[in-house]
Amino acid sequence: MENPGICLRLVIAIAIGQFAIAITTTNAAEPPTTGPTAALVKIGPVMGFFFDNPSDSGSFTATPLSPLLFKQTFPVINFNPPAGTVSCSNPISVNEDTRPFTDIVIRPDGSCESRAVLGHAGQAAGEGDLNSFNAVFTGSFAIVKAGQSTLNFYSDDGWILGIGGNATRVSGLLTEAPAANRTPFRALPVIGAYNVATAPTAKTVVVNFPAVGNYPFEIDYSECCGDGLSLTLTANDKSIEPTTLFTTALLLVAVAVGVAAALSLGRAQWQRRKQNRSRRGRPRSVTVFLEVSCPRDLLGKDLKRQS
Ligand SMILES: [Ca+2]
Ligand SMILES: [Ca+2]
Repeated sequence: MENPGICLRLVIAIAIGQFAIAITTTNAAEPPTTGPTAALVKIGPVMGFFFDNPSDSGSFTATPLSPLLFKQTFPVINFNPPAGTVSCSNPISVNEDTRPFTDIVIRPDGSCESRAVLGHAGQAAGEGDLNSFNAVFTGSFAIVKAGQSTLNFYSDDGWILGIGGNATRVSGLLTEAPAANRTPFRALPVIGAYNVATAPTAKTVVVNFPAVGNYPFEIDYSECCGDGLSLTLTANDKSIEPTTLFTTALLLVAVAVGVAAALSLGRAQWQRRKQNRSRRGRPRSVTVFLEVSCPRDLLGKDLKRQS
């Protein structure tokens, strides 16, 4: 686009419009929340890496040097949820007392799909030689509205949560957290932990997400000792929905707004410097200060998809 000013104004206008629509729509669907502004959390594809748990430890013991048994991608972290915590239009035969380890995915029509963790050498996670195991789950939280969020864990047995991107821990347990306060695989700051053998139990961690954007996470999980088998994660006591193309577009717009604001501020500062030079009578130089290229990918592809 030839005129950068028009381009910037267009980006901002589209962004504000998109956010107004998104926030209005989302707020209409959200129940009132208490306390600080609740961040709206979605979750990107989750990659799961599975390891042996040779010492049958309730605490997570795998390291980057441990032999990887297999990996598998999941839409959400909702493994063996306790009865009554997931609203499915169809009956599901999975809970914290069943095996194998099975992700319960809520479809758009309200029915649920059970996805057993494939396992290793013909054995599913939670069965046979993999009766005990360790797993590392990595991915990103997509924050479409900044603020604090209560992350609700339900587990048997231990877990560690690390989040990057300047997310900070507000409150919650740090039971048997790693000594370095970093997750063992992605070295993310530890935000919460209940890294012990336990009966199926619910724990919460309150996290502050300072801005809209993607926040990488690592969740380390250990299943031991037989009995219960479960790992679920919700936010503000609601299921965390998988990210969509619309979520991705919103985050791109947020980045565009930030860039536009920074460029606008830089231009104002340059104009002030230019005025000061003129007052001092210094020779004026020809300077190309602002070379704005319209974010064609954003305007030409992602936002057009929304229209
Ligand atoms: Ca247990
Ligand atoms: Ca167990």
